[in-house]
Amino acid sequence: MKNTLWLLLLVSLSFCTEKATPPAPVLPIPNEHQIAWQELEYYGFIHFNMNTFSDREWGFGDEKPEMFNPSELDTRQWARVASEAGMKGLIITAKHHDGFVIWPSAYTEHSVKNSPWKDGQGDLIKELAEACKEYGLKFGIYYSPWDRNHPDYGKPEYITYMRNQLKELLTNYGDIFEVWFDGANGGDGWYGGANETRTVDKFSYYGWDETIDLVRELQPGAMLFSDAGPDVRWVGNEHGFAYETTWSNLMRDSVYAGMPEFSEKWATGQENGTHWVPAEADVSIRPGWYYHKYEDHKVRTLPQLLEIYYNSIGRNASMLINFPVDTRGLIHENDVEAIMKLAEKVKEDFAVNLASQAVGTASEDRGNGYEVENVLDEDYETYWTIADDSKDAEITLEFGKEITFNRLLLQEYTPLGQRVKAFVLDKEVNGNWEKIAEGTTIGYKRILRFPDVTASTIRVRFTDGKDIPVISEIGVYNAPKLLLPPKSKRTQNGELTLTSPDDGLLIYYTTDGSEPSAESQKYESPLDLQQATTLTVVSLDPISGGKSESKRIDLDVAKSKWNVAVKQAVKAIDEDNATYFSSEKNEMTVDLGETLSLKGFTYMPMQARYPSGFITNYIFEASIDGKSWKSVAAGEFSNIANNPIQQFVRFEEVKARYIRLKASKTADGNVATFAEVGILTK
Ligand code: FUL
Ligand code: CA
Repeated sequence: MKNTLWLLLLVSLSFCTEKATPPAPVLPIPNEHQIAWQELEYYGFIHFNMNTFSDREWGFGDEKPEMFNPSELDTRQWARVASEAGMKGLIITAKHHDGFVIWPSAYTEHSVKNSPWKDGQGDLIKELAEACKEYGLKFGIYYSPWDRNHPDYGKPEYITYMRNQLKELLTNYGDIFEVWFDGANGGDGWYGGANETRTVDKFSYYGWDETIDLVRELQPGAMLFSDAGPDVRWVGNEHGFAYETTWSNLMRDSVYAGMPEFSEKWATGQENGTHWVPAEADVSIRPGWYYHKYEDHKVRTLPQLLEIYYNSIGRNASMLINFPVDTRGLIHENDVEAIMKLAEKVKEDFAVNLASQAVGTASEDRGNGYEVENVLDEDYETYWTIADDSKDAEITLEFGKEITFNRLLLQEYTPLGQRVKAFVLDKEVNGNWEKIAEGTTIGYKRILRFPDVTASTIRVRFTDGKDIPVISEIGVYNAPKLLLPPKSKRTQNGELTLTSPDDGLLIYYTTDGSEPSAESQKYESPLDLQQATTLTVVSLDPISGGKSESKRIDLDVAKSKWNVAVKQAVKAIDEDNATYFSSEKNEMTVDLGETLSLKGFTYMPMQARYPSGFITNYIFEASIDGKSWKSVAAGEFSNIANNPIQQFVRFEEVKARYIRLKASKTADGNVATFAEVGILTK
């Protein structure tokens, strides 16, 4: 009897030190390559090839290799900037829709080998692969399936060509961490001189299964990116924002690259998605993907970049920020400055994890090896979880003193699947709990932002999930305030209002392009600005003396004298990008109220969540008397469907009192819509 007791005691003791059984995975789960990839979180895109020199977003395919001629190309500068900015890799446009390739491919003459750059001896893929290696970055390639140059595009022969080129890229340049297949494809193009429209069946034409096998064989560790994965999916927009609810699970068999309803129906992922295909949020640091001098002052500001950070990495997606490398072959100074500011601010925001100073208690834990300490050890591999049949899942953090904070970071242990569907953050106030913030999905990483909270005890409740929560980390941070430049809004009458982003800030401005200071003009009330003016504005904190970055506001002649024949068309001249005019006749005419010298026009496409009628091909006409019209410009708004930003068209100066913008084609074939039409007189 005595012996049996001893034995029992011994058995239970050894049982205590043994790790409890881990929870069973909730399918789907990531594979080892996807797990390694998700830890990268942040990497860069380089858009640099023919479009850089033709100053376009989408080349037609008839460009000449002679045009490709960077004067100071330095891939080491790109790699240095990327690594200093905290990026873990770089992906370059090896071939874009225009078909020009930046390595000496044996399969085409439309290549750097026929360009003046290095007398045709250069290999940009090789140079970048080497620079990445030197700076400890991973290297990836973007390859456009659509090829507006190739004569065989649309035929089976082209698929052989595409695979031959992929073989070159995937065998000659070392490890590739991501292969990026663009979803945009099919349409008009040069096609070896045929100059026609070629549509392909995006589902079957590319023989994706075989192409995927080829990549797997040559680069087993590479992530394959497309709208449909198979390894990483597009986030469904080009502003770099994932969703409040973002699943890594995707109904993968229901999607294919380039499908029209992808963004609306599939991009968020699905709770019951069948495969693990996490989201990657891609965005350019400027409005366009390619370099255009006219966007030098449109580089995204720190607040915009921070917004991207929190809406991508903070919402279970990786962040892919693009540099449109300039015609010199360098990342432009403005872009470097912007990305470094982001890197600094992110470091500041997450400098101190207050949670690591807290004592954690959990409603319960699963046993040995799954205790609450695991969420506070800054080790992703260790996690807290509860018994399979338990519903009670909360963690309390006691700081022992009052702390102030405004960020909550959560990470699920994704090798066991994405589970959480709802969670709540509370603070303790005199023995009662008050809700601070809440969220839905977590996934690899979720960050909530909220106004400053002061508390000494908080708790996180996991209120709904596909199964018990499995949590790797909880972080609590106090991100410093951001001094933002003022926001501006102009009315149709030319009245400009500047608003301060925070209480107690003062606004100063200049009109000569110089940097504003406390000695400049102080903004007190709305400004009446009828003429074309450029303002530079800044916010100042009178207490700390802190100053925001400055912002340039380009204003053309006010629209106060403008008139439209069709009543609803006022929506397109009301200086409000949120309102728009839908034209059955696919055009709109404006009486400027006076004769002006025009040097160009602008078109703002509809900005709604699910817009329609983007003009892709336009004709712009001008008239002195409103009777006899003359066409002054015609062309294409490239990539407008994926990146619906304001379009600028410049032309030879022309005098006009009446203008007319006509759509000869819209992206979806619906009637043309106009959020705003403007003129350029400067
Ligand atoms: C899009 C392309 O059409 C753009 O030009 C750019 O390359 C972007 C990353 O993907 O689909
Ligand atoms: Ca941990």
